[in-house]
Amino acid sequence: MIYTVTLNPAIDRLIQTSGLLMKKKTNRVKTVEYDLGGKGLHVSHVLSKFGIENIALGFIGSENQQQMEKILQAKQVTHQLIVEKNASTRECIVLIDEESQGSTMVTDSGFQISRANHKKLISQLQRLLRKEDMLVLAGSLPPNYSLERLKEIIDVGKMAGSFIACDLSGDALRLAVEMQVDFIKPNQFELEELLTPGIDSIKNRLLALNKSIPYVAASMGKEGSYIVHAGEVYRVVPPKVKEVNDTGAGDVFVGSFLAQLAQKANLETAIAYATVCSASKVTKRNCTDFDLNQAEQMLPMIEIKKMEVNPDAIS
Ligand code: TA6
Repeated sequence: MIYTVTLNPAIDRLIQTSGLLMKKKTNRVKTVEYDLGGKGLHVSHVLSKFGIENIALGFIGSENQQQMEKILQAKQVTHQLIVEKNASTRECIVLIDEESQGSTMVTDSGFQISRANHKKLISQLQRLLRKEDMLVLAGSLPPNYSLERLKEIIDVGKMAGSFIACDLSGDALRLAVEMQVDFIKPNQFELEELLTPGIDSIKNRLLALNKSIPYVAASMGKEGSYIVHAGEVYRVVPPKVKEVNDTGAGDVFVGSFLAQLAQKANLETAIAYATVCSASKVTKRNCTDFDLNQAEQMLPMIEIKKMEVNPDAIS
């Protein structure tokens, strides 16, 4: 089973403006749509699209629970979310315009998780997680959710011997690295911050991380990605697509990659599917959709190159 954990869920409010979205101008709303938000929940949606059984864990606010439940149902997300009383699931605003110039996000910080509910999540994970399972931790931490709490969650996964995948950032990402989880997805800047200075290239940084983390996927936005596994570094160039809304593209990448690993596909297949599915996502208007057929047609358009590795370059 794959369990995704979204500590800070969201409802994405997708606002499309008429004409070009600009500062210092009254931008008129053309359409408004509500969509699933929160990185772990997005990953669950992707896994379900691949037909992979999964359960979304984490929290949901009681105040707008019905609205969120409706979205979860529409997106076929099976969940066992813990309800936080007197709290509202945050709304994250995603702005796009008619000219399709990419998206702009304005995210709310979310609700606080009570001690009791954190303990409930820990017990739930202790009860559910098995060695053969995958635990996916993705998205930001809710306000005042300490790193100690995050550590407790990762510890449960470690104790169970499950595969632990983390799409986290900042201090949370640093903790995941320290705790030697199985998969991380830093962006270019996070990759630079993660390692001791003195390692010159992206390739060598990835190889250094790969000594303790089996899979590292470094996203470079439109430039594609680098993946490192078992001492091999792959440079991936995605197909060129017309960008409409890139929100959620990283989540589709993670979900598709993990879906392929769960199906025991080889690494190059996992990389290829992650790349084309997230390229398909970027062409869609909302924050979650991607089209598997469209994605598969793009498979021949991507470039996956194994880079030359000089073991002496990494200390
Ligand atoms: O990656 C897209 C997304 O999950 C959006 O749906 C949005 O709600 C946002 O990210 C939340 O990101 P955060 O890092 O605050 O958890």
